[in-house]
Amino acid sequence: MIKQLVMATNNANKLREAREILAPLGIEVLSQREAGANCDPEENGATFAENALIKAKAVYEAVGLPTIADDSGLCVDAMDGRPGVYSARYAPEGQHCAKLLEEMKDVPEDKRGAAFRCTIAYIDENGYDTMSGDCKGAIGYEQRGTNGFGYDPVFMVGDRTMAELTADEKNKISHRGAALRELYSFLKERYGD
Ligand code: ITT
Repeated sequence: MIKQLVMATNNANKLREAREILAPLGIEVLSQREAGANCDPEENGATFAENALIKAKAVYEAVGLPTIADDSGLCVDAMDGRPGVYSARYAPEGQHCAKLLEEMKDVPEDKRGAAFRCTIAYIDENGYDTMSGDCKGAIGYEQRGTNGFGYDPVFMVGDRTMAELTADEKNKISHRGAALRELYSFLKERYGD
């Protein structure tokens, strides 16, 4: 089994969550900076998988160690799946939740469904693959909670927002948790225990 991976991301929250999820499985996650890479490639793919591969390949080419990248976002039913792959670019820093609540203000309760989606790209000397995970929920009416990051304060799972869950609670149900557990199964299949 692989004991160490590099994560191709500039998002400290993604890195933290990947560490929380993979450390108990015996895999250490190095940041791209710790591995000696300083990449921020243009994410011009049309899908989460394409963008995840763009990021993973850039860092793998720089460091030559097993590398993962995460491309993720929020797909809102009433917005035809937007912002989707454009989730990071949907609004200026710090204004994503407020803009989404404004855009959703006239949408009735039963049409507020949404899903977080995450695709992880993995690459090493034997090639690359991608794994995905989903987390279904709904868009709330106000921002609540201070945990997590990004759209978590407006994403309802049951009667709490994702930002009101503890890190452990989030990681058990999150799109990222699901995709990283898929990755672990894939690595076990490829490399054994
Ligand atoms: P890297 O590309 O460097 O990894 P990024 O933050 O730009 O970092 P993405 O391009 O994948 O990452 O954009 C993801 C967007 O979706 C961004 O706006 C996040 O805030 C949001 N997002 C992803 N996962 C999330 C989560 O678990 N909770 C809340 N928001 C999330």
